[in-house]
Amino acid sequence: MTADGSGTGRVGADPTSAHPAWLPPEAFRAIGSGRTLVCGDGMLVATVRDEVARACARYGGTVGHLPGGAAGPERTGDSDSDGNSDSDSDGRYDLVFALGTTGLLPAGAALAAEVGRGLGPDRGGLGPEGFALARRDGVTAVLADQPAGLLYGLFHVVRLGPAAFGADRPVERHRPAMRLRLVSHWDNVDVHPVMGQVERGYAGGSIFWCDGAPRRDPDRVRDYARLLAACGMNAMTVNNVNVYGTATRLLTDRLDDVAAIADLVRPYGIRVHLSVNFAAPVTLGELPTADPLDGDVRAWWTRAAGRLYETIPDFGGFMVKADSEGQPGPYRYGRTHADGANMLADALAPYGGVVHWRAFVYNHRQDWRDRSTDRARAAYDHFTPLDGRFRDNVIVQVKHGPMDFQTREPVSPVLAAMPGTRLAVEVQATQEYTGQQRHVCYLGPCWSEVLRFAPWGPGRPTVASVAAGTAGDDGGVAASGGGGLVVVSNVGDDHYWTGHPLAQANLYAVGRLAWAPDLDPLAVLDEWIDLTFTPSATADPDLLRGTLHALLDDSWRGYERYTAPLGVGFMVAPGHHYGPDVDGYEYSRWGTYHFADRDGVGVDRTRATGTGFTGQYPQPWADRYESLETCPDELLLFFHHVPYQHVLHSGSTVIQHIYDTHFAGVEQVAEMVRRWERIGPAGLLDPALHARVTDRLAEQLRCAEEWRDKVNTYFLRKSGVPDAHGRRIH
Ligand code: GCV
Repeated sequence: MTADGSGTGRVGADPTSAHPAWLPPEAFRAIGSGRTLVCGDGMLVATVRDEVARACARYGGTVGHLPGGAAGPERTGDSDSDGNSDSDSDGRYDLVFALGTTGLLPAGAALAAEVGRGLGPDRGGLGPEGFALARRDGVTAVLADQPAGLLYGLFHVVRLGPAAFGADRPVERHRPAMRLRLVSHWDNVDVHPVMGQVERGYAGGSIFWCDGAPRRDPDRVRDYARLLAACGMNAMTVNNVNVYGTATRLLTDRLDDVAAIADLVRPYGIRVHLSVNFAAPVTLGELPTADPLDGDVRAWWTRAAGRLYETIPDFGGFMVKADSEGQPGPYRYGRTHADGANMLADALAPYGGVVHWRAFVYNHRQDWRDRSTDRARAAYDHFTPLDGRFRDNVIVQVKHGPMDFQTREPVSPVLAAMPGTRLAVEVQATQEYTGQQRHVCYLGPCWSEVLRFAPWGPGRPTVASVAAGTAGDDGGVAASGGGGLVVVSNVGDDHYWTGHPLAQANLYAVGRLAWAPDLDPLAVLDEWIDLTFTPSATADPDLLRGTLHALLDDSWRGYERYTAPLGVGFMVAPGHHYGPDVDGYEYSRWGTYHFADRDGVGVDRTRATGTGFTGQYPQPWADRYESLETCPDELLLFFHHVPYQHVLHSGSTVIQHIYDTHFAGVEQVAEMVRRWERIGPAGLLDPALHARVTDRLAEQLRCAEEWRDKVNTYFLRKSGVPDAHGRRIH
């Protein structure tokens, strides 16, 4: 998107620039039409001013600026935007952004001063990114202690739209639940022979790298940072966790490439982190070992960190995939993950950097004949013995489920088992296993379930509070600040950012949920619809909003219906992971089996007769998952091997459930196609966007039918049990 933006996505979108996503100019109409005063100094305050000025240039409002400590407001903006000369001549403002002390505010900003006083000496605990907002007597005031708070306050006002300038609003305080809200890019610097430029990327190339070199598309990167800030994210890694080739050198002689990205995203409060190769001292040819207890190795990392902070003073830290899927790690030297992570943490500590150390460690060379090894157990078995042994600036990053971002998994028990460690939850926006951005699959409800899950039972702390560091005795050390939320990016250089235009909703939702995990994911979706498509500015707001909700609201569960049943997972085609292959991983080395035979299906993970995985959960879940009577239907086959005629809580048998859901899932997609077709002629959307979604829906329907037919046929042939409704199964 250029500074000017490219419209709401309706007629006239500029095909050469990126889609504005949730920040079309229309979303700034309310701000841009009024009189705004921005008080304070610094880079992020300047960003707020620039954003408002840009909106004013478009919609005729004005923006004044009161630098910290200066005597009075100075008019800014070009002559057009200030064309309405009466707008602030009475000294009144519609909107005031004020930072820190408020004693010097002009009369028109009295509300801001009052809110500031009302917040009290600790200012209501706004923290480094929080803000307070109030509206009275025609003035909306946004106050923050630090510039980042004003930036988030600005985007809050954008979300509110006209409502920010309507009825009075009592003082509201907003601060993020999670301190660290990081987007992890699996972008390769060199093109990987199998994985390409972006590993598991479904939206074109990387916005950062192209064929071993930086892409140097500053507008794109800046726009991206802006979108991230607007949904609440504050950090990102710029390269894949599988680090090889040129990417290893981002730490050393290619550091300037990282610094260039950091410069572009800094004005939006985004800090850059780097994925590093644990064996970098060896792979770069500088040392014979990467042993984390070796003095030379430690000195090497200390020097690397020093160089990094000299070049990028606000550098965030390292992300490490160690001893995982072939990546090097401390095991090679007989050391623990704590040894490895702490070495890097020590190098970063003087500068305030953190290490995101991934817990995705398992045996990826398993023998399928060996029924005793259970991949689901691995992260817990490797990491929980190390609880309390990681430095304060180490964050152990845990995938939300024990396997690998399947459509349905239980929450990882590691998240409830390391109270002495900062833990981050990792989720995947890139739709590796959820339709690869060819299928509509809104993941907000899935992530919301994860974040709201209470591992110690109802009324006790949630996963969100573990990640936020506020779980207390049960789940974490409050003082540590938790580890936050990490999301694997779904973004590429595609015009719509995410390939499927509706997949933008996932990136938006993850930021909002990291900021406020209690938000209703469907309300978040509604926000996204409002911002992205501004239904109120169209001829038929209800049709537009209704259609988008009809496609997206239940799309995750819809995807679940026509793919792997009842939490069993991994029925995707091996390698690329798109489309069905029921036995594709059944006899492989990856530890991902469903064990279907003529009598039944599912993995026995009970303590009584199976792998004992249920024992990794605290009560009440250890027993609830253990027992067939209490195990939730949707996870039945994750925890139990049952006969096809086993009766679910729903009253259906397992086999009939498989048939029914697969027919229903396809019917759901067919209805989505119909709804989308119907909206086409109404002219409520950019035709190009409509056409892109139409194409993808056609593929989703084709693929859903393939899933239905392969899964149903497979289980009919295995079980010999016919469909109770006599539908066609091949
Ligand atoms: C980046 C899964 C994916 C891999 C990915 C890995 C990980 O296994 O298929 O592509 O590697 O997860 O999270 O590290």
